[in-house]
Amino acid sequence: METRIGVCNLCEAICGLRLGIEETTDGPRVTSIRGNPDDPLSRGHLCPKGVALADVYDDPDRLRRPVRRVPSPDGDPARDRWEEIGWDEALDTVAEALASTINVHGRDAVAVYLGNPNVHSLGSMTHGTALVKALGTRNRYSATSVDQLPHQLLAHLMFGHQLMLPVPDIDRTSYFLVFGANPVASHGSLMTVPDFPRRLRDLRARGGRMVVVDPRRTETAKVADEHVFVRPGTDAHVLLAMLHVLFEDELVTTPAYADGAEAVRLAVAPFTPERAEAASGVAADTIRRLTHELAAADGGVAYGRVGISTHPHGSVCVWALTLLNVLTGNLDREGGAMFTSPAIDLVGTGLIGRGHVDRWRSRVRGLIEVGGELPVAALREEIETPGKGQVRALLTVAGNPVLSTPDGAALDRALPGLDFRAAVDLYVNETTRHADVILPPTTLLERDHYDLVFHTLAVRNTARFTPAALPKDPDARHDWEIYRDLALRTLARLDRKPSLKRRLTLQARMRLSPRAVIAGLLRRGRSGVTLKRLLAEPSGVDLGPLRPDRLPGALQTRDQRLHLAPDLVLADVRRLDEAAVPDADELLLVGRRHQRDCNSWLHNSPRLVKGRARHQLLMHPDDLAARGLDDGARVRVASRVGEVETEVSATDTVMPGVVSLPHGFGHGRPGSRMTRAAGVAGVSINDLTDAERLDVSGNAAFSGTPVTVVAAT
Ligand SMILES: Nc1nc2c(c(=O)[nH]1)N[C@H]1C(S)=C(S)[C@@H](COP(=O)(O)OP(=O)(O)OC[C@H]3O[C@@H](n4cnc5c(=O)[nH]c(N)nc54)[C@H](O)[C@@H]3O)O[C@H]1N2
Ligand SMILES: Nc1nc2c(c(=O)[nH]1)N[C@H]1C(S)=C(S)[C@@H](COP(=O)(O)OP(=O)(O)OC[C@H]3O[C@@H](n4cnc5c(=O)[nH]c(N)nc54)[C@H](O)[C@@H]3O)O[C@H]1N2
Ligand code: SF4
Ligand SMILES: [Mo]
Repeated sequence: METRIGVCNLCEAICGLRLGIEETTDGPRVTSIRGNPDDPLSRGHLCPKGVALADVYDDPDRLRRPVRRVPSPDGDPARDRWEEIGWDEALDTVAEALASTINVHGRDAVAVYLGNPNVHSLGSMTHGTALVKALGTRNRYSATSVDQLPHQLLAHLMFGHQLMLPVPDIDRTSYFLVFGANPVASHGSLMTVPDFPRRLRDLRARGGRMVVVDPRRTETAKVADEHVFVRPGTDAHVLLAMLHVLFEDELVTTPAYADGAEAVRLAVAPFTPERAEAASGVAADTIRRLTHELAAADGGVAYGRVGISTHPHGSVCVWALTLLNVLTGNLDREGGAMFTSPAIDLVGTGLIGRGHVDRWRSRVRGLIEVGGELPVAALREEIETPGKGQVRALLTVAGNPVLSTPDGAALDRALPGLDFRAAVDLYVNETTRHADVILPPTTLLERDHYDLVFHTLAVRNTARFTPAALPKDPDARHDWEIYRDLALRTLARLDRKPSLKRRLTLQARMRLSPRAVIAGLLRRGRSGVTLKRLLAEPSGVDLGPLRPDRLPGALQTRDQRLHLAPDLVLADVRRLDEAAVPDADELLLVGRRHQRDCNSWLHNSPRLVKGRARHQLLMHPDDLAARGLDDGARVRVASRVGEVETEVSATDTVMPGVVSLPHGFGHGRPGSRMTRAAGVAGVSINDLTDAERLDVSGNAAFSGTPVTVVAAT
């Protein structure tokens, strides 16, 4: 058996691996996966998903050749067949359909949806964005608008770049205040932090504290020093009240390079802790105490994730949270919220644009674009509403919006109405089952990897290049090759072709392999790290802890100032001030993640789905009793947009008035060819969430969706 260095790309923790590889008559096989103790960032960490990484490669359900859907003669989509076709035929079919849609209806008639695994694939980062740009559509959607859009919007508005995201300096902090994140299960997000539990133990050993604010006593809350329940969707009140306390108690320090502190003071003045208590259930005294604790900490940091960004006031939450760090002097300071110095600097070098807001709006609802994207909550209506600019063809890349976006069931119903659908995906999932053609790329084990995004968000500066562990099948294609061929073949068929110069530039760019791109980017960087060095040190190179005092020099705003009070957010603060306090009698739905889930996929890895069922609706015993329901009963959960039937599980880990369903389930839909996943029980939470509930950024507001729960009859 041979040991090779590998990497896991299933979540943001980017763990280094040691792969045991055996030669068999069918070629090399991965027979063991362990953490790599020599990796300077992950230090040997591994979770159950990492162990199952090879299941994707071995999975009989995984597509290995392009397929075309052959509709059933009786018109029942559940009986459609999939037929394997050659790469040329598949690529030409997709290119022809995209080009003719553009030729007849214009560029915006083609919509693109990019799912989460794109940020975890080097080829998508280097070549996928070029394909999307080449298509030139304004109907560009991604998982960003069901996830971290408020974080990117505020980074753009305050620091001048959408990826200038401060990261908690977890290894040195003495006070870690967590809103709406569950890193013990998720392994961290917008905070690449492999082995969170060990880093937390170290924090404790230093005498530090962690406080978690969450409507559920999560795996993270259970190991915290303190857990505070908050009514879902009301964190903006709590966070604004904390800012209110900072000003009232004269705890504010404003950096010399920041503008707008007075506007902030005025904006938060109406938000007293008492008012926040009434809205959120968090005691006013607790709000005051937590504020003082953060302000007094010798290096403290407030951190928030999915629970406060997929939120009715997600942008206000992220803004207020960022301000808590800034105004307590904890931004850009050891132990606080810090900026990384990666070997390939996406921000400083302008490799990724600084972002923009409201350059165009969605056709039907007039929702603003952010960073070149429209909210995916608008995709269904853009498909179904006739008129100029109507979406007629859809390309999904590594995504499953039927399960992952609000009111996914309505999108599911809309997809058959398109003229054409194509997907780049490893599976026939609940979305790609509608595709006319699916183009499957190689899996991670067969391709080179460098984490362009997650080194930028990591709690320590490191760099690592991982060559493909297994050779690719000669008949398989890497994702970057698919993007290259699709882009070039589509452009060649357009009536109005871009200029020859543009096509040649694109051609030259698309022909460079991701490895060559990384070599070039490293040469351009100032870290002194070269591809040659990374190949010689495959476990990764340690570039040290995060560096303080990067500001104001690192600011990307045009005036090199930190903007504390962006208008877009202040306007939403005023709306919150005028809004009625939500009805405390409603049941409010929140999502959850389990350590062995990975959004909507990996449910056909037997070792990941075994064990106790984890799809149930969690509900407080008092709420069950009030409805005469028993633990384990089948219940009907209904929201404004839809209803589902599932089992309920009694637990006091959820706050009274709150119910929780995991996201990424709901594989029972006919036609999905993830055959083993189809047997996994559980419904889709997004059959209940509402595409009309949005943050000002356009991000879906999943948290706190009002629902009713009754016994299923
Ligand atoms: N209610 C609710 N909804 C949510 C969330 C929530 O918390 N609550 N979370 C949201 C979040 S944070 C996210 S990120 C989204 C995720 O939502 P999506 O990004 O839409 O979906 P995923 O479930 O990540 O699906 C990924 C697909 O990519 C495929 N895939 C995996 N690797 C590759 C690859 O290398 N190449 C290609 N081409 N395909 C690949 C998989 O087979 C799978 O079909 O869901 C969001 N939806
Ligand atoms: N095992 C596993 N790991 C994953 C994923 C996965 O599906 N499974 N997905 C990956 C992805 S794409 C992402 S983006 C990250 C997400 O990483 P995290 O954000 O750390 O993960 P979540 O479990 O979504 O945590 C959100 C928390 O917010 C809470 N919450 C819900 N509503 C509210 C609210 O209104 N206020 C407050 N304060 N809290 C609220 C929920 O109870 C939950 O505990 O995880 C990544 N890692
Ligand atoms: S925590 Fe698990 S899923 Fe995430 S990168 Fe590490 S091994 Fe992979
Ligand atoms: Mo995500």
